[in-house]
Amino acid sequence: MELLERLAECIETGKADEATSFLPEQRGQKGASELTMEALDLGFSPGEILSEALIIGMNRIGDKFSSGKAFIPNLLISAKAMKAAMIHLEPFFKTGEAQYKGTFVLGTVQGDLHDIGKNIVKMVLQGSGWNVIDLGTSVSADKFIKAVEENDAKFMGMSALLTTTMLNMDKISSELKSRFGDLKVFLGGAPLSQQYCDKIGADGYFADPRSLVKYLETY
Ligand code: B12
Repeated sequence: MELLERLAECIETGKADEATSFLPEQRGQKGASELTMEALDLGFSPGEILSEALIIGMNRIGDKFSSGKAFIPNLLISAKAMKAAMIHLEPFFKTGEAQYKGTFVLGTVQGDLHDIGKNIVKMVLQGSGWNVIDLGTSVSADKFIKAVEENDAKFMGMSALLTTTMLNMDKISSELKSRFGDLKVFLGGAPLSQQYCDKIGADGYFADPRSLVKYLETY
């Protein structure tokens, strides 16, 4: 089987490394960690590994969860496998630039614990020369306000993966924009859209971190 497909399968089945296995046929086989290193050694780019293996595996387990064929423990082990793979990609996204392009405050909105996508956004922004203040998950408006103030940030991004928690972006965005007139607020995450972004008066929705970075170059 092709390497990236094997890697996607490891994410889907939650096989983080050689030592972990939930399926008997996977015993003793390489997991997400080893296969990611192998893919890098073979010359696959970190971006390719992310979009053509890791995210595909995550989407598959998400679809199974939607149709009742997978459960919370499956999501958890897939997330663990994803993190085991991402550890190897992180150094490639780190920038060697001495001077930052600016400071970007980032967090997953209140009530939401999904952080895999947010962590990818962080890596890509850092790799493009941004100083990222990562507030973690379930971040309240007050926490965003404190971070923007303390770091004199002109840009911030919120992530949400639930249709319920994305609604918290409205209050957080309004509060921040009324306090900091020149702050640009960006949104991302699977349930978001430009339409919702316009509705709450935020400054832009981006489906992936690369398009956000491209947009930021215009400032
Ligand atoms: C892994 C996972 C979990 C893990 C999260 C682990 C972790 N540390 O993140 C755990 C098990 C904890 C979990 C819990 C739950 N989950 Co969940 N989860 C997922 C799953 C399978 C993958 C999410 C993921 O990591 N995707 C991969 C990343 C790379 O993609 P991404 O987050 O979309 O990010 C990309 C872009 O969107 C964008 N992006 C993201 N954020 C931002 C921000 C900015 C500023 C920008 C520019 C871009 C950007 O860039 C990223 C890279 O390209 C999804 C299914 C899916 N296909 O998404 C369900 C899913 C999101 N979960 C779901 C649900 C229902 C839940 C629970 C409510 C389940 C429950 N009953 O308890 C809980 C909620 C917990 C909480 N309060 O947050 C539903 C949401 C349904 C809905 N419409 O709201 C989904 C869609 C599954 C499904 N199909 O039903 N989950």
